[in-house]
Amino acid sequence: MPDSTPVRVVRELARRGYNAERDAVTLIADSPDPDAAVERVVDDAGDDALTLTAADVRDALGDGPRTSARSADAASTDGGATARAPETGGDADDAARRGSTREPAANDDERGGASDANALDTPARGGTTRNGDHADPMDQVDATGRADATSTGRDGRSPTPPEVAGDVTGHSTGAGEYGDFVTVFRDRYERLSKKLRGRVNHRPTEALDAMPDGSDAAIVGMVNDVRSTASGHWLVELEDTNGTFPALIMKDRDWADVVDELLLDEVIAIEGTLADDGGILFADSVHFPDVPRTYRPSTADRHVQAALVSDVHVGSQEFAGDRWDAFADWLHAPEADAVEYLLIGGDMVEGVGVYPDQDEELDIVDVYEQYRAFSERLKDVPGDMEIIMIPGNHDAVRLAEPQPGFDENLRDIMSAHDARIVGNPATVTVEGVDVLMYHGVSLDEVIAEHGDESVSYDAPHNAMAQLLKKRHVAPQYGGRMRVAPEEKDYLVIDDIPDVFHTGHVHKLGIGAYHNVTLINSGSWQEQTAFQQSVNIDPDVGTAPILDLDTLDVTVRKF
Ligand code: D5M
Ligand code: FE
Ligand code: ZN
Repeated sequence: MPDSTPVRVVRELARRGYNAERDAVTLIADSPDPDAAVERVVDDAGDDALTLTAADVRDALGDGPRTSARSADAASTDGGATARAPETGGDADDAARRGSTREPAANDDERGGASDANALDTPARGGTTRNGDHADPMDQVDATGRADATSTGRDGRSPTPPEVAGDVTGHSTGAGEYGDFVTVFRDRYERLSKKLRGRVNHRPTEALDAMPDGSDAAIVGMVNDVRSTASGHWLVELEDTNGTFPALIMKDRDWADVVDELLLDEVIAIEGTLADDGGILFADSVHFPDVPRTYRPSTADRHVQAALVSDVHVGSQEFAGDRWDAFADWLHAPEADAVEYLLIGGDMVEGVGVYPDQDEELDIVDVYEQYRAFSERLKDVPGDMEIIMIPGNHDAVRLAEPQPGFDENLRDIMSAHDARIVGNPATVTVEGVDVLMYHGVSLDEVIAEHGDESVSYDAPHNAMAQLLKKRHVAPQYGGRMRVAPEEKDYLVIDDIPDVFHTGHVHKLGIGAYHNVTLINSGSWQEQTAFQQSVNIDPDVGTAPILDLDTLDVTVRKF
């Protein structure tokens, strides 16, 4: 085999239906005759083996662990995998304990700290945008361009299985009846109003009428209606569990443009003064459930990275297979040694019947065949990486959110890589870092409704920040958003995540909001006819790489 032996080994194994750990690939590539070694290893592997381990290869080749010294020699530029020390169960246990013993945040507002990164950073390809810590993109190249002998690989540790929270999978109860909607909205109101009640002097709407004219008062409610008055002021009607009450936002207030941000059904508080003749509250301030500016995210306690991708769209004629190949090859390279996790934020496949005339652009027309093809793509990913995936609106699960994870049938099809399959949304804790994964359909709505240009397809992270501010991944019900009523509102962002990962809009967006890292991960689908018709120029083949120990982000382009 030529120079890029490890890459070829991966291909040859994948062609025979096997996925392999990076150590296994290295052992084969380093053997005197890699082609023959592939054959021997495959012959030796059981029919039900899916991922070949280094031990399988040693057994098949009758070799000792002769590559164990090679990680110190990672400077070799063969572009292939680097040998790593064998995994040990003890380390995994240690890491699992670390993951679960992170400081409990009884009241998330108490996790405050020093820095106040108010600004939403702008995306910078190839550079970090984390809190301004590394404002110069070149810092980042230095920080992560570690394809050299100093790379220590994984210190013999292995990815820790993530913990999952807030996932509807297996818990769906809603029958879609009227009463279920009442329940879910009540739950949303209770949980979000709790976050606001401590901050304002809240009065139930029914008590307001009885208060003396001119009193100071505050209402915590769901936005029921927003309309402009004849004189250009804004009337915002809030609803709580007792009724509704109107608040007037005067157009000449310097904060009046907060109205641009409001979405129907979100929970806010308005403080103000009751009018002399009662019946209306003159607003002095508006509060969102929000994330405190002083929020301090948790980080991993070792150098380890995660690749965050989404919108693979296998089965579409526009699926960028060559770019995916390049990405998968890179994951096998020494440079990607620390990349132990792959998070996929939905739209694994193109699906069928998602949008009108979509069938004209399908490369694979059967949705199960699409998942089989996707599963083949996963086999190119190093077998020892931990993969976590949620569904999106193109996937074969119910469209209404929260979406449960893939069913048994689809799991079987995708079993080659034993990925962790969870619902949309879900919070996964990797190495102590809470990552809120949400596909992102509501971003279309937030971008369409927001009155300010800063929230646009070119800056999807600014739309993500809006979701964090509202502490809900899909605040506005109806319109483009379909919501399945469950006994609780899984779409409320109860606990503040350390990282928020979305996709869907096919545009790269990296930023931070009150120290929460925001990553919208782009796509693996070239521009479709529809996107061309509405001037969406997608970011294709982009893989943001997140340092779990520093939360710095580097964007790789393939
Ligand atoms: O959506 C990718 C992006 O393109 C997302 O912002 C929605 C938008 N999109 C794509 N196709 C359509 C159609 N036919 N109608 C409306 N909006 C569309 P994705 O779900 O990944 O295809
Ligand atoms: Fe998509
Ligand atoms: Zn989508």
